[in-house]
Amino acid sequence: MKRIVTIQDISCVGRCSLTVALPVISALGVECAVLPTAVLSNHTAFSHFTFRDLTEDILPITEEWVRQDFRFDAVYTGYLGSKEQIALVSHFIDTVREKHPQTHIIVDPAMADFGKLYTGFDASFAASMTGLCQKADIILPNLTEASLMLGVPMKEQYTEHALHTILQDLASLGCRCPILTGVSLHPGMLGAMGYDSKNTENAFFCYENEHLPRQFHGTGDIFASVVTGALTRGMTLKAAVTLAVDYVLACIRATMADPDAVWYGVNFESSLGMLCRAVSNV
Ligand code: PXL
Repeated sequence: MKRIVTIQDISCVGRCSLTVALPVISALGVECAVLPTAVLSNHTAFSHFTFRDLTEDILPITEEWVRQDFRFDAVYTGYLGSKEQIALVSHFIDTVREKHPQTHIIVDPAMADFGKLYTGFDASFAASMTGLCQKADIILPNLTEASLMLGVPMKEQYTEHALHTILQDLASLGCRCPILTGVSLHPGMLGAMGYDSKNTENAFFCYENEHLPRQFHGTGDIFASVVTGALTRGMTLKAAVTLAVDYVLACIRATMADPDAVWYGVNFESSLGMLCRAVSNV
């Protein structure tokens, strides 16, 4: 069985970061080790939260794993709480790559959405996160994060050409394959567009599905977890992105259909079977 390690916080209530990465990656039939960076009572979109910083544990865990020679097919990072944590995660990636150069590095620069940085982050944090993205094979920013990384203003609407330019500019920062989430090329449709800078024939790909008229927290984490798990399980990049778009749509649909739905995250649980089925023949 393939094994990945994901590095992000555990928000005890909130259906984001580790509480979605673990079930999603497990459903895709991939072992998911964790390096938790912080324990929060709930994610930071709530007006109050507690935050226990686990920065001090990152280096000892890294060193212990080197001693025991644990191997990972992929390292997947999500929300990180500070620039210091980004530096430690960057060191972790260097350490893993030194021993096992084939390990895939997937960075979700989870720091902003809906045009705004998350609570507690500033421009210098965004610059550090951009530095981490340079070490990745794949990055999965939304349009807010991509704009921050490139220092360009966000727009109401993007043409296909404008999206291609953003993807090429992200790749020129140093990562092989950026995947932009939350893109819309056709009215009523929403999806993701990727660019594989090493693929000279079919470098760009895009997949859209129905655009439901609601936005929810945690969908970026779900998207990145599906792409990471599906790719590690052996799907192509395009198939992994297609599955992630369809799964996030199913989660939003289930949330909208539930009269008891909470505001802080989507119902990803009801559709986990879709992920199991998608990899049953891989
Ligand atoms: O969904 C991204 C995320 C992850 N972890 C924490 C967050 C957020 C978004 O707000 O606050 C702690």
